Amino acid sequence: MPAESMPAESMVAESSWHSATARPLVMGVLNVTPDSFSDGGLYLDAERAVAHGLDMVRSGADVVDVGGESSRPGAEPVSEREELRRVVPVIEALSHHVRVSVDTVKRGVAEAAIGAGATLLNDITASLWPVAAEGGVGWVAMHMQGEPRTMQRDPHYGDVVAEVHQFLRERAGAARRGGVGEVWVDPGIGFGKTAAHNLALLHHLPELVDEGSPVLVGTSRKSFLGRLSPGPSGEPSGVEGRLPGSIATATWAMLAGASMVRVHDVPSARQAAVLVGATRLAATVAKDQFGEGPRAMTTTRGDR
Ligand code: HH2
Repeated sequence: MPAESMPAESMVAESSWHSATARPLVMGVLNVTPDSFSDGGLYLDAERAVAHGLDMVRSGADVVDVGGESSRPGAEPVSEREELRRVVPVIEALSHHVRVSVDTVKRGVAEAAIGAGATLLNDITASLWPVAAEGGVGWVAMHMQGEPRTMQRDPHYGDVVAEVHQFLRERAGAARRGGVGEVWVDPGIGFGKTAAHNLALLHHLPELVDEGSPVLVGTSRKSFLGRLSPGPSGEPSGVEGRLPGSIATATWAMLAGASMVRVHDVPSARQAAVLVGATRLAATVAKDQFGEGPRAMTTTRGDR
């Protein structure tokens, strides 16, 4: 295939200079719950959940994040037995096809998920690192103020950016000292935060990236997107109307240096991630593949 008509994705994938950090990764959300804020009830049945997970893999998800308990504001807790029933068969099936993370706050569920094939522990409480150390898997430390049932009632901080970054720095350090080899940090967009707090954390993301741990960011379909971009009637947009804001903020996060974005809409996020990676490497692509400067990347006639 002539280089200039090669899709950016192939250029990234086929080139020798490609590295794991060239393109940010995409984590697809799979909620096996009746009450998650955006996809609750859609994948409660294990067969449907696995089918959706495989769909996300075909669309380019690098990781599928399986959760059996909603953490939306006001959500009611689920028993460990019920959560295990929801997630374990789905993880067993998907882990043969893709890297699976488990989104849980329960030690027993985390351990069973690792036994079923999960290799990343997505921990919104940032406290389960000993389970990750014992299981030899990666760990995501997410920041949350309070707990899901009440966290959005009155979130307050002196300096949200400094406090969140310091919390993540401390937890990441403790996990590393405790033997976790792969530690991710996540500012926890929407977890005990106002729209202003979320925006401040996104704005200052490069400082979190500079701390050295790979950064994961999840803005997908969250309510602050709808409140900041109301429709013509002035009403905040609903979950289904938040795709543009989800991709805009995911792209912002990737450009700021996030190594992975957590999303419901994998195909759109994958395209954004590929383009961020290709654009970041444009000069290298041009030099290595075309033996020329970046101008060699310009489109050919008739190809916009
Ligand atoms: N957001 C949600 C759940 N888990 N984990 C990380 N690391 N970062 C996030 O931003 C994050 C998360 C909330 O989204 P969702 O899973 O779609 O909703 P629910 O909690 O209602 O199942």
